[in-house]
Amino acid sequence: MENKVLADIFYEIADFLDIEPTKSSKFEIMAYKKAGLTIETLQEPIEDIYKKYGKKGLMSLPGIGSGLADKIEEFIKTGKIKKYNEFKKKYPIDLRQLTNIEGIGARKAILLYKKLGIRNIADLKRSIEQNKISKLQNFGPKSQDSIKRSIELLEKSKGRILLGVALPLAEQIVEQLKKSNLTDKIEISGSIRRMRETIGDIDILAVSNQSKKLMDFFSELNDVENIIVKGETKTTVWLKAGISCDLRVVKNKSFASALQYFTGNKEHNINIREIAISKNLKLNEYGLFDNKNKFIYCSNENDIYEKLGMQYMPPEMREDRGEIKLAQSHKIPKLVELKDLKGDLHVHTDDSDGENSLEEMAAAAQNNKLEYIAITNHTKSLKIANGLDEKRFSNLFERIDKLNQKIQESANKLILLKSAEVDILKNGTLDLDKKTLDQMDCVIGAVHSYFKMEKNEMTSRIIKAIESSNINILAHPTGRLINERPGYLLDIEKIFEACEKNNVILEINSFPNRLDLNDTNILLASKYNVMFSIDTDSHRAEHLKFLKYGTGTARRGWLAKEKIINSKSLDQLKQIFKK
Ligand code: DGT
Ligand code: CA
Ligand code: CA
Repeated sequence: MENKVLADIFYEIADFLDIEPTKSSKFEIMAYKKAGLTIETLQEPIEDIYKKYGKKGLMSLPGIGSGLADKIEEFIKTGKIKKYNEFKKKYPIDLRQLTNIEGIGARKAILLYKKLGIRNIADLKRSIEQNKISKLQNFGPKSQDSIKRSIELLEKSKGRILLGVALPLAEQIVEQLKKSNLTDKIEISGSIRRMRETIGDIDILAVSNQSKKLMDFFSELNDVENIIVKGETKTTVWLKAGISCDLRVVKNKSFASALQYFTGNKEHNINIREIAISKNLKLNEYGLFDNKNKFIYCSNENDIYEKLGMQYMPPEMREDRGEIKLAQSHKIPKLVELKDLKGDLHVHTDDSDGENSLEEMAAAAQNNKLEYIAITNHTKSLKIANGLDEKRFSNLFERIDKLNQKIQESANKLILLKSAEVDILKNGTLDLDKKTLDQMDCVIGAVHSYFKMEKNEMTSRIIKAIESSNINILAHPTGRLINERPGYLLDIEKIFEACEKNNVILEINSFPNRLDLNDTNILLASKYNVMFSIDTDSHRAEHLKFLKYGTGTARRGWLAKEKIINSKSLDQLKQIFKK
């Protein structure tokens, strides 16, 4: 039994309970959601826990009490949950699928079922085509449009997984292949090497003189669910994680050109190949050749690009967005690197919705060799994230002062900055009084509510916060969640313009499902004289590692270190924040 199957049932029960609030309490809904999350993120099958430790074992899991443990037991023993089946009988709809669409909650899904008989996305699409949603009470044309956009996004993203999932997986596979001692060289290529935000499949390139053995080893890895094609130069497998993985083996002398070729992207390659032709050369995955088809040895990618009369381009730039012209005129910037980052200006603790304490986050930051982190908890209007009011902030600041002192006495370099991720309210004002904001080292502002505003209204709302002179950083400026919801409607260039005028820094949020600003918006923002901050938005100690995804995104937006404020020392930073 898959944990995910049971978790989904729990989530769906929570949704059903939400439809009939009289029969249940808010508490029960929360309990099912929390249990769903616990089950979904378990590191072993819940069935095994039950087999080993019985009901007691289930109850030792976070958020699972006796009642919920009974439900899990019922499911393991009978394969179903009576309560769930009763709901399904009453509402025979695919609630999980429908509520996946931004703008459709459980109640609206039921409404759609009662009024138009909509049971799933296919039904919903038909009704949109027939313009039926726009005529429904509680929906209207605007809502029909936004539902249509969300469905398109959902379908477009099908099958692509987050870089934050694919990269660790690819690294782990490469690690195992290296340990086999069957490879002489091995690299991740494709969209992962370019740090694209979502990944269609994993591409690995290797040199091996025992390629048959290597392919056997690869296709027998524990991560593999089944083999799609198996050959001595290319093997494709389907991974249990729900993505396929290509392993290609090439000759040592072809490694550089193969790496260049399989890193892509395709459009970049086509352009490069044409430039080769214009120089009477031929470039393909096997190598670079002259007009008599004589092989020209290249020891690395740098060599190839140089022989074609251009500078080396970091993989993140290879998207055919003008980088080739830049390389031909030798103007490729020195891009920011992970090691340039000295701190993280967006970190939560369990004072709001983080999972670790102030002390734990500080310890984690030290382990990650950071020099400073800003403690940016949510503010009071964000009740579901346990946002802090002025009084709780004042208490938190005292604790930060004390901890800073303690850390200094221990001769460590880390400094904790007093900050907040202050909510930008519906009318553009900030969710904390001025006195509290003035006590902070820096303030980040963000939108967390009323996502559905008109474009102009949303733009003015955010600009008002930017002009308040009370925020330093605008967090996740577009609010999009990859594969989940599009950003709010926004005149983004007006935001960049306002940030330039008011010295407000744009965040590049590194959280794998955010990456906001994204690469294209960063390129757009670079037309303005603005700075960026690569932040993790950590809600747990391990999240501090996400900086690498934000860095990749910044590199895809061609940013140099000078443009990134958290590459600066704390003293320089304080000057910038003072303004
Ligand atoms: P993905 O997998 O959709 O996230 O994106 P990629 O870029 O990893 O694409 P993939 O896996 O289809 O192919 C890997 C690389 O191989 C791609 O970035 C460039 C190269 N490549 C694939 N097909 C072609 C092609 O038809 N022509 C050229 N020139 N290169 C190609
Ligand atoms: Ca790929
Ligand atoms: Ca591929």
